[in-house]
Amino acid sequence: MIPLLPEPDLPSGAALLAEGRALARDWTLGSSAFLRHVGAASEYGFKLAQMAKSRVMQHAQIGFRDPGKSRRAYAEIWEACAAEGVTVDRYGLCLDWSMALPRAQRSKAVRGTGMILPGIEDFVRLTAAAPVAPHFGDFVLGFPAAVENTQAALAAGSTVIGNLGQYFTFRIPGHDDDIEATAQTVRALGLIAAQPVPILVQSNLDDGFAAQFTDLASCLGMVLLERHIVTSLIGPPVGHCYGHHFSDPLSRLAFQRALAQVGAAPGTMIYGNTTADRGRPAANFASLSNYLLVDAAGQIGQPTGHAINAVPVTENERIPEIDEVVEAQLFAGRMAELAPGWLPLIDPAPVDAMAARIVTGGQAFAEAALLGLARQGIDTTCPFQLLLALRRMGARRLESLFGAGQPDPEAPGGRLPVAPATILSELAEMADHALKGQSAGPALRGLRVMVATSDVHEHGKMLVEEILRRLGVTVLDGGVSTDPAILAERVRRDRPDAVAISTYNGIALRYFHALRAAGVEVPVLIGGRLNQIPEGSNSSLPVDVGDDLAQAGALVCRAAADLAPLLNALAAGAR
Ligand code: B12
Repeated sequence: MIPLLPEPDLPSGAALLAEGRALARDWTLGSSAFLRHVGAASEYGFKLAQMAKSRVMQHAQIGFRDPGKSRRAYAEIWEACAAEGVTVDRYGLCLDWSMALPRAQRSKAVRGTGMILPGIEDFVRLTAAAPVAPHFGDFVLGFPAAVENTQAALAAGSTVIGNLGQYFTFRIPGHDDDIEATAQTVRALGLIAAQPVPILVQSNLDDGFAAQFTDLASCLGMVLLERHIVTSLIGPPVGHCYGHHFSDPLSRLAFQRALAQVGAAPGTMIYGNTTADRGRPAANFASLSNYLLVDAAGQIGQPTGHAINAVPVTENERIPEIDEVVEAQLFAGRMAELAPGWLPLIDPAPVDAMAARIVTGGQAFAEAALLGLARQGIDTTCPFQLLLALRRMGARRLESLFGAGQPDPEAPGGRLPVAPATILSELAEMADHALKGQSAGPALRGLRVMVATSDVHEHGKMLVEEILRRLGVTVLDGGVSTDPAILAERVRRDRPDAVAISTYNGIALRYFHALRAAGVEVPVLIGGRLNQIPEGSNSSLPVDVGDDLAQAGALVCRAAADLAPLLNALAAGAR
């Protein structure tokens, strides 16, 4: 077996934590409009008080490229909702990809579509704009700039800092040094632990391994493992977020109950079930009600301190505008008012039965993982070693080795899940839909297509692979978050007939040009979110680059149903 941590001189977790703690002499929690407004010492304490009252809290996600627009959003969303009697308790602040790198390196970094806050004063000005709890959850912990961004978040009065989920799965193009990212993260955790009030360390499970696990018990297992690392080994409380991929109301509520049972509270927020948003706004309103109702009911019945998060119905098309965030929050406020009327209709038996399976399975996963890692020589009392070993193992290996279900070579996760995640069945349905009425020409049989993603979003890749397999095409794995130069190397090595890219981070055109520049000459099919913020622009919204891609020679795919006709045409052309 290849060792997980073969490097001879890895830093020690204890030394890194001590370095982080020492920084607290100069970096302590700054003033906060929110904490003054609610009269609390930290959001952790505030959440506990709201849980005691079974009050449903509300979370909104914001982060426009232009810091001025983000500040305006911070103030206007709160004001507009307050005027209608709805309280927005917290904002999740979406930093840009490039913010993951230290200030000195940021100008050369690949930019996504998120918010860029150049200096500490920009963090401070943002959170002072309204009495709403700031949650710096994206691109802080887990990246090379973890310490720098934690310092800025603390200075801006943020008492919830994350996102440990991203540590496990997100990649910054051109920055593959996982030792440095881990060391910075552990230092930042030391700084957090040394603060005078509890700072909740946030982890979005769906940003992490939950998007890849096939069993919800494995997701709960990660909650327990992260709590072991953050709270038992280091000290601060950890608060989890879940929800993007929890599409079925029963498992959504059962997971919330499972968190309550293992004392994983207060949590941060329950993310909107964004993967259910596929259609036009009118259809997305149905998804919005579907998850908000069950989330609000869960918090009223058995509070876990998670704020509910209404994702605007336009989010699958583009980054939502300020007034759309307001609309979504007002919708959520009304839903929380209506939820108590539904409580008597919820049959607790199936929810409790699934929650029990998730808890037992999650505990078994966490115990097996700690034991298994210790057997491989990992010091499970060292946060540095444990974090890095888990990251290097990855979701699929962790689940197949330590998952709670019975081993089954036919099952996608290598085991029969005790509480199945819904993403696989959703992708299978999407593949059925994409292939409806389509036929595979016989010429497709010999075709070899390499499939890759430019970033962490991998469902498009999984879907394309599923469709290709059903069409009888040979699938070659080009990887997830694959830099163009690396993909080009893989193309040279495996010589596919075509490459299929799924891309979402607002870099579609740049990525395609980089692929061509790196020498990829075979046809390139490209789908996902084909947009980009124009170079040099400080505007907030990305623009569609489909036409530019087509002009540059890419085969633009607006839907998975485009795949078969394009490949049939390629195969016909090759003959
Ligand atoms: C799930 C999701 C995630 C998951 C991804 C989990 C995973 N392992 O895959 C998580 C939570 C991790 C995530 C993270 C982020 N996300 Co996200 N995410 C989504 C979401 C909800 C769904 C995307 C998806 O997987 N859909 C499933 C696929 C199968 O369906 P589809 O997208 O409709 O694709 C169709 C076609 O396009 C086609 N297709 C797709 N690819 C290809 C390729 C080929 C070759 C072909 C033929 C067809 C094809 O197939 C589908 C059926 O027709 C979208 C919003 C939405 N509802 O669409 C945002 C979204 C893509 N995310 C977004 C952002 C900004 C992020 C983050 C940067 C947020 C942050 N600050 O942390 C990070 C990414 C960080 C990083 N390092 O890359 C933005 C992108 C913005 C933009 N470009 O304009 C979106 C649009 C949300 C938004 N409006 O803000 N995300």
